[in-house]
Amino acid sequence: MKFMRSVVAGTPGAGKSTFVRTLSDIEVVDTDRRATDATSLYKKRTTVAFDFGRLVLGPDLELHIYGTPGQARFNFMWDMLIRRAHNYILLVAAHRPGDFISARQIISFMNQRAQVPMVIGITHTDCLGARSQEEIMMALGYMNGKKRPPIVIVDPTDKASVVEAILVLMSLLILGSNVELSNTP
Ligand SMILES: Nc1nc2c(ncn2[C@@H]2O[C@H](COP(=O)(O)OP(=O)(O)OP(=O)(O)O)[C@@H](O)[C@H]2O)c(=O)[nH]1
Ligand SMILES: [Mg+2]
Repeated sequence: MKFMRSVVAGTPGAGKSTFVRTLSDIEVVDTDRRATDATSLYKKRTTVAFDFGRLVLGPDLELHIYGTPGQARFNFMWDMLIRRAHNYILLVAAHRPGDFISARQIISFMNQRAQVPMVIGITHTDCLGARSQEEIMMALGYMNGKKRPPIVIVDPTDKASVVEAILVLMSLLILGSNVELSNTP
């Protein structure tokens, strides 16, 4: 049996916990608690440790998926999770341009700790004020189209959309990466 460990990172409220819940075929273990700081202005509950879900991909392959907390004060969890990850998806809420700088900082944090394939997932494209894909990529520091990671538009509430995002992530492992999947969970 092989295990693929994927991390869902991103800014507060981008849809990480929802993504894990939608994808998982077991009941998700979450650590959402009542938000008490700035996050509480737009969200009642926030992840304080991580979400864990699982998806059986075949007789010999299981996906273990970990959602990070969005708030940077929990970045010790980002560190623990990314060091064990085979790849990650970074979710960015298209309608919160004020968070794009934090998303850029998360990418830099992750890249300093793990050289693993990543995909950018743009969420909340249905919301008022959603910015274009191009504007978001520029804000994340990807000026040159050629050096950009793959981008997917994701609706974390929709199973087909979440599966598509994971397939893009998995295809990076198949295409030329030297990341080895794990024999233990
Ligand atoms: N309209 C819309 N709502 C979304 C989308 N993605 C997520 N949501 C909603 O956004 C809210 C926040 O989602 P969560 O999954 O809790 O976000 P999170 O990234 O885990 O948040 P933190 O743990 O606080 O960082 C939920 O009510 C989701 O249903 C989207 O693409 N469109
Ligand atoms: Mg969460």
